[in-house]
Amino acid sequence: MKNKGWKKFLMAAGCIAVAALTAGCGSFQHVATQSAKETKEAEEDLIVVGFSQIGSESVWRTANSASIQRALSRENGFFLEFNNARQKQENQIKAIRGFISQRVDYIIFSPATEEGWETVLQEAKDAGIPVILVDRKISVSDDSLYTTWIGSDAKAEGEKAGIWLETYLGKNGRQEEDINIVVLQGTPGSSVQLGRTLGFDSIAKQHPNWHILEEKPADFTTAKGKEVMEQYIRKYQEIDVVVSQNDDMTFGAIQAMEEHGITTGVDGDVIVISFDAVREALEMVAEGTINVDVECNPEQGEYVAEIIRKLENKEPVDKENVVEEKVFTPENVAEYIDMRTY
Ligand code: GZL
Repeated sequence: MKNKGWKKFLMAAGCIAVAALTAGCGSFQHVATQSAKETKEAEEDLIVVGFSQIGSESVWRTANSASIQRALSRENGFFLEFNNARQKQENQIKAIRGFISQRVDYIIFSPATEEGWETVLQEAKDAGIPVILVDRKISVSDDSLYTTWIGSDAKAEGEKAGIWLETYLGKNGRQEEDINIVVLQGTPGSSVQLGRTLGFDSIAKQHPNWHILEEKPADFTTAKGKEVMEQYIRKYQEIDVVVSQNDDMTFGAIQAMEEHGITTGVDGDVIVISFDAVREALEMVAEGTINVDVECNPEQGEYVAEIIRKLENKEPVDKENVVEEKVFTPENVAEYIDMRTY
């Protein structure tokens, strides 16, 4: 493996340097004061991976972090340095610089937004450290700045939502009806917000009778989802469909509608389309308060571990690795809900 005498020293010195560099930005597990422990980890010849996670804004994100921490465990031959960037790109950039100064073997990160990564990824490339993107994508002119990406096809998720709505309206004899739609968007400029919006809009524009009244960011959180939905309720008399780009925002939106006496779902006033498909939301699909939930699979840890093993063996890896995903409705959710681990 890669750990040499100089690396053990660097692991100890680097961890202390990282703590100084990144003090106050995000939170490191395996804090740097445990340099003796980290040196010991390095001596065991573990593959050292630095992971900059966006934050802990949603149930999905927590599941994604857990999946990667499970897969990149010491038992599996890894030493994982985990940093929570608390939704801030600057915290991710600081953490990545910290990983570079520690001379980790690999850097993985889920980019909060698409833009603004060239400089720090060039530094990682100059340091000879492979970068693996998980979950969200970045927009760079030189794609050699990262080795590979593992995640979901957000545009396809948006299209699935639009196609479901087409089918649902047709089955209910509403294909010619004027349909008023409001959208709760995820983090502005994130590849997932851009993709889900592009995908759904590509279907919506085929239906002149579909009217997207407004699309506003609600940051993937329940609190913000409720706040923005209350604004929509006050502003629009007639809302037929809510498209919410993750379950956490959906929970807030449904709370807001219930507080205003508006029912949702299969027999409700408002059709609710959600994304992620976490267990709590699938239970609401089963009871009919959410009409459809488009899965976004956070279980990416095994994919990451497999790719790192291939890279360790100098085997080729695909530039893009799309995870499997389903669409859950009241008709099919019962056969999957008990398998949901998050
Ligand atoms: C999707 C992921 C999104 C989820 C949200 O790939 O980036 O971020 O849909 C999460 O729940 O906050």
